[in-house]
Amino acid sequence: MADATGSRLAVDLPPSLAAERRGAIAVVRLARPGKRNALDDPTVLGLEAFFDGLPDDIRAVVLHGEGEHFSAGLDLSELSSRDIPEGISHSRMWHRVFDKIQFGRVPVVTAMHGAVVGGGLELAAATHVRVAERSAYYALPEGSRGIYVGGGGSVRLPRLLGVTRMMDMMLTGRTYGAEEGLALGLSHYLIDPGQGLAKALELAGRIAENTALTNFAVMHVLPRIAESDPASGYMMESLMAAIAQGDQEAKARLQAFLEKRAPKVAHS
Ligand code: 1HE
Repeated sequence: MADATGSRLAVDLPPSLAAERRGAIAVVRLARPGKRNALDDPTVLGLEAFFDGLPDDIRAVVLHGEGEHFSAGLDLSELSSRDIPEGISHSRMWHRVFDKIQFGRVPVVTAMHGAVVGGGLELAAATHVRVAERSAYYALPEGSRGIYVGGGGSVRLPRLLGVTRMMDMMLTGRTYGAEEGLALGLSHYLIDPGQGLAKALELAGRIAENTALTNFAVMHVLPRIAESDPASGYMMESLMAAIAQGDQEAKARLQAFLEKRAPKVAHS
C-alpha cells in the first residue's frame, strides 16, 4: 500500500533524480526540470543504481517527472563528442539499464505528462503500466535530429504501436496526443492534469498487494511467452500456472475467496 507521506530511501543518486519510499512503494522522480528532464549519463546510471538498490520489502515502483514535461529524451548536449564505438556502448548502457527496469524484481508504474519524447518514451516503454495526464504527448524526434533511437525503442515501441506507426513518427515527426496514446497502447490510463502521480500510486498500491510470484510471472514469464512459438508458450504457461497455484500464499487466497473473506471482482 502507498503511504501518504514519503520517507527517505537509502541510495545515492545524482541531483537529477529524487527518490522516496511510501510504504511498500518506491517513488523515483526525474528531477531535472530546467533541462526538461533530459536523460544524461548520470541520470540513466542513477536509475540503474536506484533499481539495483531497491530494498527487499519494496513491492512496486512509481516513476514520474518534475516540471512541465516527463522527459525530453536523450541529453543532446552529450552527443557532439561521441564517436561510433562510444555511441554503441552508450546505447548498450541504456539497454542494460532499461532491461533492469523491465525485467527487474518489481513492477513499475509511470506517470507521464507533457513531452514524452525520444529516450523519454523509450524509458516509459520499459515500464509496466503507464498513466498519462491529458497534457502528455509522444514524439520520436530522432529522425529530424539525424540520429536513431538507442534505448530499446526499436524493440519495445513496435510491440506497442506497430512498426509502421513508429516509422511514421520517426520519418515525419508526427506526434500523438494523450487520447491517441491511450488508444494506441502508449498509455493504459488517461487522467486529468495533476492527477498522474496519485493515480500511479493507487495502481502501484494494488500491484503491491499481489503475490510476489504472480508479479514475477506477469513481468518475466508473460512477455517471454508472447515472444514464443505457440507450442512452447502453452507449455511455459502450464508450468507457470502450476508453480503459481502451488504457492502457499495462492492457496490461502483461494481459500479466503471460497470462505467469502476475499473481495469479489468489482467493475466501477
Ligand atoms: C535539452 C533537451 C534535450 C531540452 N537535451 N537539453 N529530444 C528532443 O529532440 C527534444 C528536444 N526538446 C524539445 O523539443 C523541447 O525542449 C521540449 C518540447 C521538450 C520542451 O520545450 P520547452 O519550450 O518547454 O523547453 P526548452 O526551452 O526547449 O528547453 C529548456 C532547456 O532544456 C533548454 O536549455 P537552456 O540551457 O537553454 O535553458 C534546452 O536546451 C534544454 N533541453 N531538451 C538537452 N533533449 C538513447 S537514444 C534516444 C534519442 C533521443 O532521445 S532523441 C530525442 C531528443
